[in-house]
Amino acid sequence: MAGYQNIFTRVQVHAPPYDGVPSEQHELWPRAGRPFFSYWLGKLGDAQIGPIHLGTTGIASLLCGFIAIEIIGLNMWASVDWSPVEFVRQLPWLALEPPGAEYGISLFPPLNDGGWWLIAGFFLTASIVLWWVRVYTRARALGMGTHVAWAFAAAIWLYLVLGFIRPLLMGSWSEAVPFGIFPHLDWTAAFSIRYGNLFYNPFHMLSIAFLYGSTLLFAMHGATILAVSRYGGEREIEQVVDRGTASERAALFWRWTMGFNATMESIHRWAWWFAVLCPLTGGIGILLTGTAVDNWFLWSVKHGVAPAYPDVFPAVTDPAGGAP
Ligand code: 07D
Ligand code: 07D
Repeated sequence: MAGYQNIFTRVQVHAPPYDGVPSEQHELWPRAGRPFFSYWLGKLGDAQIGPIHLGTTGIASLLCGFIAIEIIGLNMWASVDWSPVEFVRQLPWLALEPPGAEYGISLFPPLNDGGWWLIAGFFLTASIVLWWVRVYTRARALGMGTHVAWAFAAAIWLYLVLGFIRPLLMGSWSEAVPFGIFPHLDWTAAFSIRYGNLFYNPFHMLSIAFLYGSTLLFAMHGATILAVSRYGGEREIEQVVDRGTASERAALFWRWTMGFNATMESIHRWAWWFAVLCPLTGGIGILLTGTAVDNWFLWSVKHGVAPAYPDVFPAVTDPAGGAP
């Protein structure tokens, strides 16, 4: 069945554009834009594009996001002397760095010494939080649960720990992540080394297990549903309760291969928890680093997780006569 072996949707529904169910709340803003159809986007998802609900928080979020990107971009551009060519050529290496350690958690460091970083961080955070409110209120307006919002909140937790909560606890903005593509990777590597190898942080271990677990679950679930799509597996509603359906085959497949199967409901709970626990445990691990634990390798040696390096070299005599 070669037809099932690609990522493109095989069926496109062409019906008159549909506005969607009425909202369950009083709406200040109408849905905007005349819907249209896109054949190519229909290959990846629904072919109908729009209408979209912008709303107060949506517009405020976009505005704050625009201001943040503008501040980051202009600072990066200024750092290559306003050369458009160099800006594009060096973009992955350019940075907007947080204030130096000498400013602690001062709210007003000089603009060119981290001040712009603080302002950009403020607007980026406002943008992300406003987007979270939009996710929450749109779900409510549709009479849905707010599971997406709470999953997003888990990612925001890690983001806030990295750039706000931990720097506050450490008493210095200089602990925070710089804006920049490669600079934020350098920060990540340097952070690991500075605190004695993050691999020995048990919460980094947990975060990795949930990251890898998420990809495994995603592959298992995606593959299973595609494998029963010839029986209409993606049409979940009538499938859940009836015998002999795609859903039952999907469940039986796993019961026959592993002896145990998730249910049509529980597989989504597994996926949600694995995804959420990745940044949730990660954020705990970062929060503990430098605040409660200064060196994860030595911490591991102390707790019997890692062996101490063997004492193979004799102690060096202090040439100035002090104790070795
Ligand atoms: C696929 C959903 C779409 C999202 C995308 C990212 C921006 C930034 C900024 C030009 C899976 C959009 C990117 C808006 C543009 C400028 C200045 C999500 C998908 C396509 N990282 N990180 C990336 C962020 C941290 C790390 C890529 C953000 C921590 C490593 C991208 C944050 C640490 C690697 C990016 C953040 C860390 C990356 C691809 C915030 C520890 C890579 C991301 C707000 C967790 C990879 C060059 C992706 C790479 C990569 C964005 C935080 C480590 C630029 C927005 C501080 C080791 N990170 N990151 O696909 O190729 O995510 O880097 O916290 O190897 Mg990062
Ligand atoms: C960053 C949550 C914030 C993002 C938000 C999104 C926008 C863009 C875009 C419109 C990702 C905002 C979005 C603004 C809008 C559009 C398009 C989530 C984020 C709110 N590590 N490591 C992790 C591995 C090493 C280090 C987690 C593996 C080394 C540090 C993850 C390896 C060193 C940190 C993980 C490895 C090191 C991490 C991230 C292997 C470097 C973190 C989970 C095989 C030399 C972070 C506790 C996540 C963490 C983290 C994986 C190695 C450093 C599981 C597989 C030893 C400093 N690492 N790591 O969900 O939580 O991120 O640590 O070697 O801070 Mg690591």
